Amino acid sequence: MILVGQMDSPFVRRVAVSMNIHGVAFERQAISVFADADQVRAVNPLGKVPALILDDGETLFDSQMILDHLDEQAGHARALTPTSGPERRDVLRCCAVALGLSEKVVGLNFETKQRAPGTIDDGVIQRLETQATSALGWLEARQPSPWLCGPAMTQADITATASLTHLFTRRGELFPASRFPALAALRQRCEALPPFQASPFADE
Ligand SMILES: N[C@@H](CCC(=O)N[C@@H](CS)C(=O)NCC(=O)O)C(=O)O
Repeated sequence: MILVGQMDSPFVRRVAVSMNIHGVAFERQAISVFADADQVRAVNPLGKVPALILDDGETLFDSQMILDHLDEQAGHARALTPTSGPERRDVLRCCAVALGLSEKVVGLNFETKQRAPGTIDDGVIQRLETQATSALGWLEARQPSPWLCGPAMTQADITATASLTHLFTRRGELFPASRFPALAALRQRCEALPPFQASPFADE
């Protein structure tokens, strides 16, 4: 299997860490959505990562679809997202907020680094920062103890950690540990685990 995308993407990283937890071996094709845009579009028509190329050549894209497939292969007992009921909805809700946070941080990077000089809109940046801070506040209020959803680590913790490390690295000023102590502790706890250390955040 080939995981397409770079480890500075929280969407790619949540998949890599999940594959490590499931014990699924994979190769990486660390191509850039900017520098290698043609190659990325050849794999995913949207030009986005991650994509997962299965051994028979079938390609999955969008991290949620890939994780769904991995959970299906792992089976009910080992799935990182519960397979039904309120427990499933709770994990998916946390993932939606964490993923939305990452979308806002990616948007902030785009608005500040990809815009032509003189076209940066402070109002857009402020809106993105407000949305990111609001998402952080919602996750912090869940007071992970030690996990976000229930007694065991789930996809909510993996996705939140991938998003928080991306935020910490790209826009650390939005994520002070003094304001979000429970999330800072969750991130540190997860990042110390072997499946996270095997696929660290990296500017490739
Ligand atoms: N919903 C998608 C989001 C993936 C995503 O936005 N990936 C970013 C990389 S961090 C990307 O490919 N951006 C390129 C673009 O949108 O042009 C998923 O969960 O896989």
